[in-house]
Amino acid sequence: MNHCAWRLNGLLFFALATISSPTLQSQSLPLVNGDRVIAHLKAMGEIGKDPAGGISRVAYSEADRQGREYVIGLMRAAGLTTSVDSAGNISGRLAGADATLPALIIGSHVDSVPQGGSYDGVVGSLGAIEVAQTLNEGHVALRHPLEVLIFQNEEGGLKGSRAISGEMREEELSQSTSSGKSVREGIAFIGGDPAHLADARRKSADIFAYLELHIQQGGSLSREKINIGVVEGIVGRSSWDVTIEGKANHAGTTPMSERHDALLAAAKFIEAVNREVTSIPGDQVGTVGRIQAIPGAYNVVPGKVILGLELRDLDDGRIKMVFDKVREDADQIARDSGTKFSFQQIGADRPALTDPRLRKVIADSASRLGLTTKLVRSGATHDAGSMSHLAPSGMIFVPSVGGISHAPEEFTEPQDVVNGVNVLLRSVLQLDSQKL
Ligand code: HGY
Ligand code: MN
Ligand code: MN
Repeated sequence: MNHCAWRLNGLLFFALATISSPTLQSQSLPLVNGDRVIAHLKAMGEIGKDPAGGISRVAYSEADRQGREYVIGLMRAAGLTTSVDSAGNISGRLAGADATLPALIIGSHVDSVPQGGSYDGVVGSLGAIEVAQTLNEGHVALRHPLEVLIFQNEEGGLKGSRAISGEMREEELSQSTSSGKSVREGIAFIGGDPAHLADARRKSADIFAYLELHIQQGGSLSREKINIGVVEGIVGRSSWDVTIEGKANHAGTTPMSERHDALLAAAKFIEAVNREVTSIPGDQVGTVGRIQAIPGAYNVVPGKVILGLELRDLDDGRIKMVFDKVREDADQIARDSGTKFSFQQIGADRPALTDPRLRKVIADSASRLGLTTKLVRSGATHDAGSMSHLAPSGMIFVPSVGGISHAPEEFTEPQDVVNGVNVLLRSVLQLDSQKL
């Protein structure tokens, strides 16, 4: 969409935006610069490009470091005062008219999954910076301090936002990550101080509200041609490393009846997970997304397998129920195959409901912009989930074409990106004038 169209869009936005609370009527509301945020999105899409396809800006990698450097530069150009906390989260602050008030925080993440897309986390991060820059350039002074937070290692289990909410456990620092570094090494690599992780913790009293713009990563908004998703709740997620120990042996001389094949046991386990998750009504999901067979040679019966299991649902109790069934199945497979199963919990993100007051602000902001809205649930986890344990939190979704995400084909129309950023801007202005 060319510049004059954004301006026309802007006039519409300006005209509509003055139909609002008294606090806002007197202010000439700025318009986000759509060209600028789309240009930043394109530039970010060049950082971490993977020759095998997609974007691999995995947390704590050199590409992640470059991406973080890029957004810190944008924050400074937007007039934000930047810093990195002990957990490695990037903060950009804009003073408010009343420094005694708690901060209104907006943000997301810029790390990606391996061979992921260009929009997951980035739309909300660059959108937050654009909102701050637009306010700063328009000399629109908020009452509350505005803080843009870009959380570290969202894809590896919400590490940055869970450090802020106080949920991250010391033992997680020893976990290995896709970058090859431990979480501890990774946090140091991106400029944090893992020996003082607790310093990153925030108090509820310091946060007025948290808002996150994000792509839906599901297909309902795109399919139903709805402009904006107002997120009702974010699923909880539990993840485990499952180790299956059998007996390595010669693939040629070991009769089939004498094998304790760890990979065959793993295959039966994976099928059992799918069967248990789909055997009860509801929207729960279960995935085995990674597997390692040891020693991994053609001519050796696998003696050991490590696989990654995750279960998600809006109801913690349902996650536990499915897990208990999966464990029973594992015990039966172990007995039948002479193997041994062990489970190590890697992550446990609680389900999180957004704040109804923020849902109303988002819905009002969108409809005053002439945009259609729908209340949706998030099957993806988000930093807003961690932040909702600290302060009233809300999420704004924009459509993902075909519902594709965590893949190179991930795509959101530029107009939808700019709509989302305008709704974020409008919601920030609306929230700032309210008492929660
Ligand atoms: O995996 C997720 O749900 C999110 O994209 N990190
Ligand atoms: Mn994300
Ligand atoms: Mn993601």
